Amino acid sequence: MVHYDFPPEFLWGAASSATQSEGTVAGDEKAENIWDYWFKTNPEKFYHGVGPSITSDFYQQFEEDIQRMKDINFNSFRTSISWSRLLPDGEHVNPEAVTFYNHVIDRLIDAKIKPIINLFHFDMPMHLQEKGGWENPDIIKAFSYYAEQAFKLFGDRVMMWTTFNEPIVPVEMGYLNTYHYPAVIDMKRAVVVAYHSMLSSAKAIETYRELKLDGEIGIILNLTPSYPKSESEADIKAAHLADLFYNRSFLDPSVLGEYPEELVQLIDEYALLPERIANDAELLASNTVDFLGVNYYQPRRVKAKETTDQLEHITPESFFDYYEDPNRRINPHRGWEIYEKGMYDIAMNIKQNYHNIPWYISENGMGVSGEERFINDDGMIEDDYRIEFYEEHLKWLHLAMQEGANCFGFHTWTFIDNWSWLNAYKNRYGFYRLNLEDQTRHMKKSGLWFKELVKRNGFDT
Ligand code: BGP
Repeated sequence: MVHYDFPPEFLWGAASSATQSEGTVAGDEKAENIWDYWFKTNPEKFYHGVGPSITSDFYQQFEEDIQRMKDINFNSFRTSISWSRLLPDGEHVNPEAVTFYNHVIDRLIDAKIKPIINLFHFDMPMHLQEKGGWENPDIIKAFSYYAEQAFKLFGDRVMMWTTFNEPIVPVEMGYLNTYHYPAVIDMKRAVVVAYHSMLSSAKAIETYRELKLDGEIGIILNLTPSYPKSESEADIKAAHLADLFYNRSFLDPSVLGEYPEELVQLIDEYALLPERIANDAELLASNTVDFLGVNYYQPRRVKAKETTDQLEHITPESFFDYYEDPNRRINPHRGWEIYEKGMYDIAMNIKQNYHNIPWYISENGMGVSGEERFINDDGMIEDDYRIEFYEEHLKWLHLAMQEGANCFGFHTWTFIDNWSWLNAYKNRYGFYRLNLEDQTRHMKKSGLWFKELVKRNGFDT
C-alpha cells in the first residue's frame, strides 16, 4: 500500500460559478448578461434547450448547500460574483446582491470553509457587451470599478480573490469560434479582447492593493500543456506556438508582468497588434498576481501545420495542427483526453519558469452523462470512475509536490452538478447529484470518498 499525504492546511474543496449555480428569482434586480441574451436569442444552441435560469438555485439554497459542503469536509470553496447581479446598471450596487453575497461569505466562514471569490467567470453584463465588452478599452475602468465595489463590500472577510476564471475562454470560444457570444471568428478582435482582459486583471489587482486589505489576489488560468507529435523540430515548434498562444498569453503577463517577446513579435508580424493603452507595460509589471489558480482538464496534442491558411482568416491554429494519439484515453462524454501526468508537467513548468509562485488546482474534474445508470440499491450513484480520475491526478500532484512544487490546494469541478454553458446538464461533475425535477441533492460515492480524503489529508492505494 502506498500512502499519499498532503501538507497541513492544504486547501480541499470545489469550485463553482455564479451563472452556473445561482439562478434567478422573480423580482431580483439582476440584469441580463451575455448568457441570458445568448439563450434568449439562440436557445437551440443549448443542450436540450436548457438555459442559465435552470440551476441548482444556490441563490436560495446556499445555507443547506454550505452544510452539504461541511458534510463532506470542505475547508475551502470557490465561486464567483455575478457582475450583473451586483451592479445591474454598472454603477449602483444592488442591495439584494450585497445581502446574498454577505450571507454566503458569512455562512462559509462560520462553517470554517475559506471563501475564494472570483470576479469574472465568462458572464459579461449585456449592457457592457453592447458597448463592445472586452473589445472596448473603457472596460478596464468599468471592471476595476466593479472590482473595487466587491473588495470594499466583502474584502474584510474574503482573504483570497481572483480576477478572472480562464480569461482565454471568452477569447477562444467567442472570438475564435462561434460557441460563446458574440460568436465571431476574428483574430484581430480576439487579440484586443485578450489584451483588454489582461489589463483589466492588472488594474483590478492595483485597485485591490491600493485598498490595503489583508488578503491576496490571483488569477485562474486553464493551462493546457502542449505536447508535440514527434521530436521533429517542426512538431516541437508547433507545440511551442500552441503554448505561446493558449497558455503564455495570460500566464506570462499575470505572473512575470510582461508578454513573451516572441508572441508580441508574431502578432505584430501579422499586423494584429492592438492599439496600445498608455502605461500598459508598467501596469502589468507592477501588478503581478500573489498566487495562481490552475484549472487542468486536458493537454493539447500538436503537430506541425500541413497546409497554409489564408492570412485573412488567421487564428492560432494557423500555426499548428492538432493530432489524435491513437493510444490516448478519452472521456467519451466530454470528449476530452485524460492525461494525469499533465498536472505534474504544469507543476514543474511553474516551478522552473514562473519562480515557483504559490498555486493551487482550482478545477479538475470529469463530466459524465447518464450517471443514473450507476445508482445502487441505496439510491447512491457509484461514480468509481470519478474517484479513480481524482486519485490518479492527485498521485501526480503529490509527486510534483515531493519535488518542490509550491501547490497549496486541490479543488474539484464541482460540488453539486451544475449548469454547463452550452452543454447545460449533459455532463454531470458534482459530488452531489442534482435532481432537476424536485431540486433534491443526493451524495454520490465520490462525495464520501472526498470526505475521507480531507479527513485523512491524503489517501492510500
Ligand atoms: C471550465 C469552466 C467551468 C466548467 C468546466 C467544465 O472550463 O471554468 O465553468 O464549465 O470547465 O466544462 P464544461 O462545463 O464545458 O463541461
